[in-house]
Amino acid sequence: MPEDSIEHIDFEKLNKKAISQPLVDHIYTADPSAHVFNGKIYIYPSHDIDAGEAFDDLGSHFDMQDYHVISMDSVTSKAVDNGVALDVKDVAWAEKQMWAPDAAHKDGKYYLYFPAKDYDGIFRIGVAVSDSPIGPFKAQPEAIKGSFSIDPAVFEDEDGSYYIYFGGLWGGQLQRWRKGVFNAEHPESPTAHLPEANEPALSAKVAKLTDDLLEFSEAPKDVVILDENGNPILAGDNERRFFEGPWLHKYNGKYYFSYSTGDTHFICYAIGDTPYGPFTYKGKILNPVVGWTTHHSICEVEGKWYLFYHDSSLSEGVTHLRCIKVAEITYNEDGTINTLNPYKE
Ligand code: FUB
Repeated sequence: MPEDSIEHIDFEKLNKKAISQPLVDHIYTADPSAHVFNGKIYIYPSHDIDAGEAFDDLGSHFDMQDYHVISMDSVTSKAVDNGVALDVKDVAWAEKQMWAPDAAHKDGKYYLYFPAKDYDGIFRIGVAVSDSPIGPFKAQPEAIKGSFSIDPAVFEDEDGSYYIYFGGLWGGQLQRWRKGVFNAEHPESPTAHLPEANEPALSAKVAKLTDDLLEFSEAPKDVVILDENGNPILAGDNERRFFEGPWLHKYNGKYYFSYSTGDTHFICYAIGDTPYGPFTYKGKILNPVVGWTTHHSICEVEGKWYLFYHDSSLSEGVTHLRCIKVAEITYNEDGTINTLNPYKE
């Protein structure tokens, strides 16, 4: 929901109509990546703060500095804040803007994946390791080799392979990497370097991780989203094209790639037969929430499927002060997902 409509919102009424309430309200949180590790829910969110940066379309106002891991025994139990898990000051290569993270678990170790700007102002993706799902995490000295852009999401397939999905337009810089190197021209513009409206949209990226989960094992590939006729979704198709916040989950043997459409504020999904796609667009999972950004993860908990997402209701509409929430999603017989309205009519 765009910010200019916020001033007309009666937040008391809206919160009553909301399908879920903030999981924590003592800090602002966003971009929740949820996993069940050893029978318990762990949520890896961004930790929103007001650092005093002015709002712009590059997202400079999202100037987060650390991560807290939130844990829950069940989706209805109290969400516990486990304190600082990683601080930007402890990441040698990163200067600022600790944006949406994710985590993975393998052989008793936990891996936190996070984007941040390096000292050249370029978003890279880093990884930090811990013996505990709540951290503290120790960052690798360098960002993942060959990494760029934002919003990492790691998917563990049933054969034990791990894939990392990432990418985000505008302030997420994905459009600056179209030629394989960072294009620093027009640094002030969020939209320079984007394809024309009638060209294929830019894709999120996917790469299989190395066995130690610390590096890409291959050059990242495009996550192509096709329309119902098998044609790539176009850059001008703002209600369906990928913008940021990729996520991958598997349901009934199919791979579901879901993502935010950014400036049209939807969470959409597409279905494929392999972790690499291509994926065919199927519809919307979540209609717009209060706040500019929308970002999610999907996680199975005790046989039910849940959407972890955020809105800006706790701050009464401040774009960069968000709160994480959870709501159940349901599937139809044909594998499609029923669209959620975040606030009841
Ligand atoms: O939290 C900062 C950015 O806002 C994330 O990286 C995007 O996905 C959007 O939610």
